[in-house]
Amino acid sequence: MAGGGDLKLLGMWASPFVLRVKLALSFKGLSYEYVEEDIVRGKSELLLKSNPVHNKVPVLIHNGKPVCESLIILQYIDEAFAGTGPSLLPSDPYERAVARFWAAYIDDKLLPSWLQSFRGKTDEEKAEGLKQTLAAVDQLEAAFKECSKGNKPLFGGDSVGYVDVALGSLA
Ligand SMILES: N[C@@H](CCC(=O)N[C@@H](CS)C(=O)NCC(=O)O)C(=O)O
Repeated sequence: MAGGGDLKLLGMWASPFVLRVKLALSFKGLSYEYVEEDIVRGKSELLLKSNPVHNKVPVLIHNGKPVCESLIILQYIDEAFAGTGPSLLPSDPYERAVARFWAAYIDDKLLPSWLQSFRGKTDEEKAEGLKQTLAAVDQLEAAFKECSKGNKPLFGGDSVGYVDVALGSLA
């Protein structure tokens, strides 16, 4: 494992958003200190100070400076440690924009409808959530086929990338 300077991850074991960051740090081969937060019974002073806007995990603290929001943290890791391990985002600006689009789609479209499919207040709300989840998965699958032309095994091509990490953490 490479040293990434002073890297600390504030997380919670069951969080798919935290898992994204763990996966990215692991693919990059970066070592870090992990701090488990108890987000139900009491968040630490460090978390409240590091993420005063949302008070949520994950937070990555790099040399004392906090970075919040899992997708932004992935991009930060890729840029701040560009010389370490594989790149998560494609080097081509257009492909990079496409990867960012689909990662945002996963969080803005797929995730809310999937949550509604089992957290909806009524059976109708749950059914609507499921319908929207399946439609979102269909669109994602079509995009995956498009990206996989030439039989690339993963969203980003031959190696694990940004969208694979964003989606894989939810699986
Ligand atoms: N959009 C955020 C979502 C993070 C999130 O929802 N974290 C949850 C754990 S899974 C949390 O910290 N919840 C505490 C709270 O809502 O007070 C991200 O991608 O990092």
